Amino acid sequence: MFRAPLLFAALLATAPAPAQPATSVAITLSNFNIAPATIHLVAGQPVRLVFTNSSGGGHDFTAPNFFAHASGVNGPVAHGEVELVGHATATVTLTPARGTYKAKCTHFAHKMMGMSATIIVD
Ligand SMILES: [Cu+2]
Repeated sequence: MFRAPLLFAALLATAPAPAQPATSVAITLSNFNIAPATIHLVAGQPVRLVFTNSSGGGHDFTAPNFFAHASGVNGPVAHGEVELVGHATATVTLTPARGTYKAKCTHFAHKMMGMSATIIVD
């Protein structure tokens, strides 16, 4: 009977770690562009999104519906947004849900100057 707690502890110790995505997608923010403009992901397949701000000024990657529908979001996402100060990088892992989502930079007038993208998950 004293073995049961030990067995339980052993099961906990061998619980699988969160899935490490096999796929990485690089997304670059610059003055004033998000590249690629169409981000193609596979529904239900874990992915690592690597954001790079290649400019000296701040940008953000804002896609609230995309992040809200994804599962297992791990990384610096707040209110559907990844904020990147100049020359910053950020990594977000998640499992995307099927759909088409809009992304943009919400800094003043940046979307108007070209900082928007479409995320297609199928
Ligand atoms: Cu911007």
